[in-house]
Amino acid sequence: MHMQRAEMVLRDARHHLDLWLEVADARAPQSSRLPRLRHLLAEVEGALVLTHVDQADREAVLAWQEVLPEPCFFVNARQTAPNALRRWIMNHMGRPPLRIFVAGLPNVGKSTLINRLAGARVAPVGARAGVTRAETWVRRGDLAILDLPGIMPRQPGIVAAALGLVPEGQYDPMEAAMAVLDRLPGAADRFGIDVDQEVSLASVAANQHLVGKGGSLNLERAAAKVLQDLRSGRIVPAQLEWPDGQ
Ligand SMILES: Nc1nc2c(ncn2[C@@H]2O[C@H](COP(=O)(O)OP(=O)(O)OP(=O)(O)O)[C@@H](O)[C@H]2O)c(=O)[nH]1
Ligand SMILES: [Mg+2]
Repeated sequence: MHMQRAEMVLRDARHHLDLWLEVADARAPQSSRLPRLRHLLAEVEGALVLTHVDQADREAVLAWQEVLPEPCFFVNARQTAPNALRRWIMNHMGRPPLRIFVAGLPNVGKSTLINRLAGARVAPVGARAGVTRAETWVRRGDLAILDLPGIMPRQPGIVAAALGLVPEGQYDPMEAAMAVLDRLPGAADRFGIDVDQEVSLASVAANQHLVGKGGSLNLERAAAKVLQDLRSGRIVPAQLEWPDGQ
């Protein structure tokens, strides 16, 4: 869903909402956010929830906590929703149901988080952008949660693309893989790139024996491998963004 359509849904929904959750990714708290969201929902209370804390760098999480707007919760959405988030939500309970709006980029973990909050697998989840196709209310106990398709920012960044938050075909995988190699020393290590070797897709292809017809290095397969290993959690911590100056 594009930002334009999301804005229409938000404008309609905001008068029927008690709370909103902006979901982003702890590995890239800047590129995975939708700052317009809080602007549009200024009169409703909300919180920022950063998923994938299990794949983020601990020190980066502490540093981000200092600079991100409050309230802000770091979670592994695949595990039980943390008590702090649950408590914060329940503290807003007036007359049930409490109506919560959950939005963010594609594939950040919105539906996974909703399933945790609902305590049941009510929203479909998948490891690619675009799993939730239409806005769907999930009703469970005292909570009514609106699961939304991912919202595409006007100009999605390459770091978000690297994490799989941008639908395939809308970014250059080689550029995304290079962004990973540039930002994560752990990735270069994983692909056997020595300190005296240039960090490039060519060195990944050479070390991983990814050769095409005629023996030339296959840079496309090298890029696909880097992105696949990042997204499947084989490169950890996978901290792609730190607060400014760190
Ligand atoms: N390791 C880890 N994986 C997570 C976490 N949150 C979500 N995931 C995984 O991320 C993938 C995407 O999760 P979804 O809940 O479908 O994401 P979504 O934001 O609803 O995606 P769309 O509906 O496509 O916009 C799934 O494979 C989840 O298992 C997390 O905190 N840690
Ligand atoms: Mg979803």
